[in-house]
Amino acid sequence: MLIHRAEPLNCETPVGALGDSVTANAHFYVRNHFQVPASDADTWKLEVTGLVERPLAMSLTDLIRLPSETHAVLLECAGNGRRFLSPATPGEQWERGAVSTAEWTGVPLAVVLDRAGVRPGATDVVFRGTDHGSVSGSTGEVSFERGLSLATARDGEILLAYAMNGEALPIQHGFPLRMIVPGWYGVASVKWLHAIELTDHPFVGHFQTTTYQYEVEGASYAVTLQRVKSLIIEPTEGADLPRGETIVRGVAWSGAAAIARVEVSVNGAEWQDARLVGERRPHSWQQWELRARLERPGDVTVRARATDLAGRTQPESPTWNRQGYGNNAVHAVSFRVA
Ligand SMILES: Nc1nc2c(c(=O)[nH]1)N[C@H]1C(S)=C(S)[C@@H](COP(=O)(O)O)O[C@H]1N2
Ligand SMILES: [Mo]
Repeated sequence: MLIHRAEPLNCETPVGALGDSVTANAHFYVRNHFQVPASDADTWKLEVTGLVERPLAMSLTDLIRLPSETHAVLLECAGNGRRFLSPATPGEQWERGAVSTAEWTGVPLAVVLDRAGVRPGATDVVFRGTDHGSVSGSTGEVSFERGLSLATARDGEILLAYAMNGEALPIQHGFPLRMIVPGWYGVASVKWLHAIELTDHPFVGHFQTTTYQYEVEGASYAVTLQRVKSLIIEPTEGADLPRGETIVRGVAWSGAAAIARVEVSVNGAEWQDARLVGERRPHSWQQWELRARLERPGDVTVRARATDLAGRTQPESPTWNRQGYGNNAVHAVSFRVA
C-alpha cells in the first residue's frame, strides 16, 4: 500500500493490485478523515429517528437477521488523481489507487426505512458515523455526517453492509456497519454508521456543503456520481518489454452507466477498440484488453479512454477545480521496447 498519512490512516492501492474483479481486503484503499473510532459490537446500535412512524434501535444481530444481499461494488475517492492537478490543490495527494472493488453483504437501506415507516413530509435522510474531530474553518468537534435525498435513499441499491468479501467488515472500513452507495464517489458511503435521521430539509454540514464541492469560478456544485474513468494496469510505467505482441489491459468504470467501450491509442496513433472482458456488472469495474504489436524498439506511450452507455467520456487533461475532485483525465503509460 502507498501510505499518505498514518494518523489517521490514509493509504492507496498499488495499481498492479487493481486488475482482479475484486480487491482483497488487505489491499482495499483506506480514506479516513478522523481517527478510527472504537466499536463494541455488543453494545452498538443503529438508531433510526426523525420523521418515522416507529423509531428503531437495532443491534447487529437484529440487522443480520433481516434479508441480506451481496453485490460487487466499486468505491472511488473523489480526490483520486488529485496529485496530477496543476496548480496543486489541498488535501491528500492521491495518485491513481484510491479506488477498489469488494463484494459487500448487508441489508438494503430500503428494508430498514420500511421497517421504521417513513412519515409524510420527510424529504431527506442524514447518515452519521461515530468518528469525529476538528476541521479547519469551524470550532469544536464535527462528526462525519452525510445526507441523501429520500428518493436516492430509497432507490433500492444502497446497502447497510456488515461484511466485505465474505469477512466481517474490517475496523478501518467501518466495523460494525457502513453504507455502500453504488455509483457515487466514496464519501457517500458512511463508515461506522450509527444513526439515520429522516428530515424535511436537505442536510447542510462540513462534508456536504463545505467540502466535497466542485468549486469553479464562483460556482459550486456537489460531488455525486463517479465520473467515467479507465486505468491501465499493464504494461506498468517504465517497464522494459520485448519486441512483439504485448497485451495492454486495465479496468474502467462510471457511476452514471455501464461501460460501453474502451479505446486505446499507441504512440498517438488512431484510437482502437479494446475488448471488454467478462460480464458487464453494474457498479463494478469492467476489465478490458487490447493486443498490440510493438515491432520497433524505443519509447512507447499507450493511452486508454472509456465511454459509458450514457455517452460520457474522459477528457484529455484534468478538469481543474479548487478542492481537486473528480480527476478522470485519460491515463497514459510509457515504457520501453527492447
Ligand atoms: N464515518 C466515515 N465514513 C467515511 C469516511 C470517513 O472519514 N468517516 N470517509 C469517506 C470517504 S471520503 C471515502 S472515499 C470512503 C472510503 O472508504 P474506505 O476507507 O473503506 O476505502 O469512505 C467514506 N466514508
Ligand atoms: Mo473520499
